[in-house]
Amino acid sequence: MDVMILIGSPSDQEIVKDALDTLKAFDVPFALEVTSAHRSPDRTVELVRRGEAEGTEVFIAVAGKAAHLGGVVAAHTTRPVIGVPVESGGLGGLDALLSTVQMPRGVPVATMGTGKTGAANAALLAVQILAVKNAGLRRKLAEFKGRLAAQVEADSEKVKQGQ
Ligand code: RP5
Repeated sequence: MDVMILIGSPSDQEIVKDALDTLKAFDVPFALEVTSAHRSPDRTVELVRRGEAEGTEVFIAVAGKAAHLGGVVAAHTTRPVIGVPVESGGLGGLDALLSTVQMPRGVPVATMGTGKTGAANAALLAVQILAVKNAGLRRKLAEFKGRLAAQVEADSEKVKQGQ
């Protein structure tokens, strides 16, 4: 699997729906596992080791509250780790954002925005990392960006017609 997505809890499942669809749309093989930096630390490390052995090139860690999943994964691999903070606590995701983004020097976690959009962007960033060595993915990404731009033009027309 090129990408391994780790979510901290089944309650994070909804957050990664669009991210999974994104990876499917680009035909990128991925694995999805539930594991927690705090509740199942040994399983987390085992999954990173297994992912590395099976050819995972990018890890995505999705977690809320005191979100240390990305950091723990990054501590155990030299592959790029993308972190997605989840808005699951009473602090609106700021807790998870700061826990994920404020890594000590030497152990980076590429931290996305919070929630579903952050997760979808994590999937896209993973595709972009894989695309560095994959011309087919670069072509698909260029087409994707073309569709985004065309959508903005179509939206602008609709807005103007509504005036
Ligand atoms: C984190 O705590 C999970 O990633 C989840 O976002 C949050 C709440 O988990 P549950 O208590 O719903 O399992 O570890």
